[in-house]
Amino acid sequence: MFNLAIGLGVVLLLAILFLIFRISSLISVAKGNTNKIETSSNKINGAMFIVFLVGTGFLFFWYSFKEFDNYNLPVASEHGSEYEFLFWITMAVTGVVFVLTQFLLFYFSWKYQYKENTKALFYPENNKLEIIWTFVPAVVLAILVFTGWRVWTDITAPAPENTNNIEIMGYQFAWGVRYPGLDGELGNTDYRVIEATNSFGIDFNDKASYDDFIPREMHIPKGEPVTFNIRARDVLHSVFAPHFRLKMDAVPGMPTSFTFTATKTTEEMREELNDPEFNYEIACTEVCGRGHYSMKLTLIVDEPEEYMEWYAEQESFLKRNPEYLSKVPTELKEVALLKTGIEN
Ligand SMILES: [Cu+2]
Repeated sequence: MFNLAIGLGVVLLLAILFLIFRISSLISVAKGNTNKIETSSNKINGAMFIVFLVGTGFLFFWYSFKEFDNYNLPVASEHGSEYEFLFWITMAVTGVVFVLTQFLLFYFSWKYQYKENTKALFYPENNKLEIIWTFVPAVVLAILVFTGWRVWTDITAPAPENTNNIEIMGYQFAWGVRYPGLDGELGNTDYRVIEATNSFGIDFNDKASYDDFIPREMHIPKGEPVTFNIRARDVLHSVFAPHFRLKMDAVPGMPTSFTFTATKTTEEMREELNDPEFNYEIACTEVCGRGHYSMKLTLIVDEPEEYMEWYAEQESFLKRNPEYLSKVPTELKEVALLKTGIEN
């Protein structure tokens, strides 16, 4: 409501300014003074440039400081600090250039507005200037791109052998999570067998799938590599876990992955922030439809021992939904019963 009022106020103010401008030009036309129209419209436009510069400049700094804590969340992953370093270097370079160029753009528009009796300076070329403003940005950008490329290669390096594989599947409008069970191997999936219950399309021809489990809560261990194996069931989604400086698109038909190591448990973060309600979150950062905003998933980081305990307690999908045993090929039935711990 408050925002709407501000919006309306701004529109109204612009309308009033426009009307004043129109009336003053009409009066000048009526008086037969065309030269004056140009001068007065240039003056108004010039003044508006300064108003815009000061107004938006204020909003830019005000918002940046006010929301600083919200876009600079505490880091909770190993690669996060490397990422952070690069982010703030880039932010400093582009921030200084942004402020400087925007200031000059609007200030010059006001300063060099049309004035009677003033003649523009003819300044055809200056090779020295050309070289400087080509060379300096080229070097700065090359350094930024090279450092970025190095950090990115580091972050996306192949997952180590002992990584904890977890599957995350985006769909309209939630995240589904699947763990590989005690064999440590995620079973195959097949989109053709997706149903209301088997929403992941778990393929029961693959014995690795029998102990896979779909938990109610998502847990990961602290200090151990974790690989998110990411896919989408319908449209583009994007896995975003800001505290871990993690973002990776979920693309239908094209699996992606992201490997990282969490450095702080949920409990430790709660203490650090002095907020007993704190929870890590995964959000979707790809506008994927009407319910996009609701794609929120709580992620709990445990100490490795707690994680193992939780992991061992989970019941496999097959154990929870024994009717799917009928989809298991006859020759693999025994393996399935053994892996799921279902009594025959
Ligand atoms: Cu989404």
